Amino acid sequence: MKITDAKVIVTSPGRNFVTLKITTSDGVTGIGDATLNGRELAVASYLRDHVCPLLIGRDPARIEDTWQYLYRGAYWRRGPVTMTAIAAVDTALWDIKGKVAGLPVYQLLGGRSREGVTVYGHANGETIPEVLDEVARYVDLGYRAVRVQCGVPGLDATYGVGKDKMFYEPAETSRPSEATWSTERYLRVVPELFAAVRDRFGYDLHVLHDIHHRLTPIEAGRLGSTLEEYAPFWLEDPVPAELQEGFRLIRQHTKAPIAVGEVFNSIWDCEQLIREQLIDYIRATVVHAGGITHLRRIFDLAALHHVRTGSHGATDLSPVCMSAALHLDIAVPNFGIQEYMRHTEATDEVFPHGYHYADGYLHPSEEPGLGVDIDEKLAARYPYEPAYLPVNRLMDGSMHHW
Ligand code: KDG
Ligand code: MG
Repeated sequence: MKITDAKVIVTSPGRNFVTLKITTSDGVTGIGDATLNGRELAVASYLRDHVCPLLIGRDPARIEDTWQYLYRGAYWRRGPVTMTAIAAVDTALWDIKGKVAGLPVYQLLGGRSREGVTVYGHANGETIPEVLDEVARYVDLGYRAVRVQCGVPGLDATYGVGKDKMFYEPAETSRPSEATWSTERYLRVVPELFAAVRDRFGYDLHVLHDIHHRLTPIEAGRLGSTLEEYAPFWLEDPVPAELQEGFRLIRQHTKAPIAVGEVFNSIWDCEQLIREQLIDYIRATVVHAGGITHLRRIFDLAALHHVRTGSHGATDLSPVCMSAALHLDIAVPNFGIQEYMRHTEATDEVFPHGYHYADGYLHPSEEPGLGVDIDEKLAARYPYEPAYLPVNRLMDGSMHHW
């Protein structure tokens, strides 16, 4: 069997998605997510112009060899664009392998290690009472874990607080919108939020929070130690993670569990964090970290060092990525939790899928392969729309991390 076609599909059913579709000489097809929020067309071009021509004639069964060919063959390794493109190829080839074998992909990864994939949803609101109502909604839906984000008094917009409730879409204008930030105000409100959530819902619910890279290590240590009495499940992305050493300082000052990795592209971004046990959860994901093949390598390293998984699952990762993530989540021994932000109805229609939510868990599809498809006719009705993620400034106008 040979690869006879590889094409890139860009569609925007509510938000932009890039999908790679590979076809073989036997007529089997596989798809992979290639969406990089705010830089979608760079990956589309990387695939169309540089990768698709190389795939034609290759044996689709050689997943590892193809991964190494694209990784080593680029010479300039890593980076979000390259690794997202490689991820798309890798995911599509796993989809094909599953279909050829007549098995869901998780069976090829060693089979089930659990009955379902525990997920967390996003409860957010401008005010703390609004967040509490949202948490109640998730609890009623059976969720065991909820991420809480609230507005910071005095700031006009805060990360994680959007107009939509079951999904959150920060990329929405043709130029980056500008938010303002105050660490002092933020550090005052988060303990109030956690206290209110614990007061109303008790301690059985897992409560998560995303700092979205905005603090310094010592500020994160201070916040973590303040929140310890409220037993956070994790504090996510406390600081920008280019400097892995920074996490040592956080660890010295708090026992709050730390999660990081949604912007990581390879094992080299988290090798020290994992080896030195500076984090508790690794949040790298299929689409941005080199596909199923490479993410499994990261998860295996993590398993050796008491680090569990907690893959990114925001709306800007397509149902193809979510489907692939679930096959890994159900199989790996060190699974922790999976983020689950629901997609819009339009997105779900363009990407029909067999995974489903029930009682706090997501369940991967039992169909051969990944169990997700793309309706190309429908996809063509939603052309690409330029959209950027926001940028963030301090009150005096200095650029800050978003
Ligand atoms: O594209 C950026 C989003 O994926 C990110 O802001 C979402 O931080 C995020 C999360 O934890 O889901
Ligand atoms: Mg995050």
